[in-house]
Order: sequence, then structure tokens, then C-alpha cells
Amino acid sequence: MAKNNTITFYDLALSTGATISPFVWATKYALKHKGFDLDVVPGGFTGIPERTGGKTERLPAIVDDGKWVLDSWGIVEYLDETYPDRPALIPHPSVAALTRAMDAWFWKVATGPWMRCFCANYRDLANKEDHEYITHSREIMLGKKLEDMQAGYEERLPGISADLEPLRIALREVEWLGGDGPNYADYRIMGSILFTASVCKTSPVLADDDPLRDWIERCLDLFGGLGRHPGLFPLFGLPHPENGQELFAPQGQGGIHKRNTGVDSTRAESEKITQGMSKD
Ligand SMILES: N[C@@H](CCC(=O)N[C@@H](CS)C(=O)NCC(=O)O)C(=O)O
Repeated sequence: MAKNNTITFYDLALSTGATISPFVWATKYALKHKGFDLDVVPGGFTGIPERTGGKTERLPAIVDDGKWVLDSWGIVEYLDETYPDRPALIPHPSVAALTRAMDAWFWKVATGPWMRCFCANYRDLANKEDHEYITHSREIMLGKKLEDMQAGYEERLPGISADLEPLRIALREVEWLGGDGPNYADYRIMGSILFTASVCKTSPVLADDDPLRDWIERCLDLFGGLGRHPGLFPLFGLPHPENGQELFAPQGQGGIHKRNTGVDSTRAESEKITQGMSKD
């Protein structure tokens, strides 16, 4: 399989040349993780069925030595099953379960909301021949005119940043979601962040000092700077709001980071939450 170590990869890109789709970005990283070279078939939204010989209306799609594989998750399953001697994308069933959960959460709090913040840019940055289709289809998807949906995005961006705290917690004590090295969990979330970078022309989405920055920069650098496409827009530079709204929680949230090592570690909190209670 994979003649000359090369797999044919159907891209979905904007007029900037940057890949747009989160699914397609995650798949690009997955193929590189497996050590393959990509024979990229370029293109935008118009003519996917024609480009793929009627095989699909949606991308990503790959062809491995004549074998078509569709769907980002299907491609990952195929790659791990067909090439078990190469680095695993999903090294354990728990990674599949947790990646699906994390992806669904991220879609709800970030991918979808960022899409609504930049949906008019999305259309304007697409190839000219895609504009009519994107306007029509995305207005049905979003239930509003794209300009009306995008309006007021500046007020929404701080809340989206704040909602990413679970990802910050996950990356507080490990280098990668995959642990010592990246796996498909990293690529899946990064795919959505790269989607955002392809359309966030009107504003960065995260603060310069966001704790996620180190992980994001390392993901961008992987595989010879795969994520550093010149058509992408800056992710960092969102100003801290003057009203004091926090873009991230410096101390972390939730229970896990507050490790209970005995009464010394909980005394301050106990004193605070029992203030005013009678001592008997
Ligand atoms: N379940 C599919 C979803 C793929 C998908 O929805 N791709 C979108 C791009 S984000 C697409 O090809 N859209 C083409 C269109 O809207 O015509 C997968 O994981 O690959």
C-alpha cells in the first residue's frame, strides 16, 4: 500500500490557499503523524463530487494506492488498522472515547461560536465561485444572514476564550493531550483552532499570554511547520477586556488541580467556607 509512501489527499481551501475545514486539518496532521507524504488535490467548495469522481460531497477524502477512504474519523481508523507498525493515532480505546467527548465539547464552546463570529469572513475569503453556495448553505445552517450572525463578535470573543478552561486544565501538567507526544486528540482540537485561524481576519481570538499558547505554537510547528500557512490569520492578540472579564482563569478551576495532601492543604479553604459557623 501507499506507493512511494504517498497518499492522495483531497483538500478544502479558501482563496488564501489555507485549508479551512477542521476535519481536513485534523486529517492532514493524522497523515503526517503516520509518516506519509501527501499528494494534495487542491480545491474549494465547488465541484467536490466532480473532483472525486462522484465518490463524495464532503471532505476530507484520501486515496491510498487506489483505495478510497472517506470521513475524518474513518480515515484515522483506516490508518491505524492498515499501518499498525507506524505511530498510533489512537493508541488505546480510551483515547477514542475521550477524543470524541473532548471534540464534542470543543465544538459546542469554541468551533461553533467562532464560526458564528467569523461566518461572513468565511464566505468572503472563499473562492469567488463558492460565495453563492456558502452564503445560501451557511445561512440555512446558522438560521441568519451571515452579516447579522457575525455582528457583535467582539463582545462574544472574551466569553469563548474563558470557556476553554477545561482544555487549559488538561494541558496544565502534560505537554500534549497525547501525554509525552501528540496523538489524534491533539490534532482534532488543533484542527478546529486552525479552522478559526483560517477565518479570524477581523480579530485574534486568544490573549497573547493565554496558557494555551505554548501548546498551540508547538502544534503549529509539528511536521515542518504544517500549521504555519501564510494564509492563516493571527490567533493571539485579543486584548484583556477593560471591564475586568477574565479571558482565562490564572489559578485553574475544578477540583483535580487542588490536590488534597492532608489538612495543611485544605486549611485555608476550610477556614473561608466555615467563617461565621458556630464552633460547637
Ligand atoms: N463527518 C465528516 C464531515 C466532513 C464535513 O462536513 N466536511 C465539510 C467541511 S467542514 C465539507 O466537506 N463541506 C463541503 C460543503 O459544505 O459543500 C468527516 O468527519 O469527515
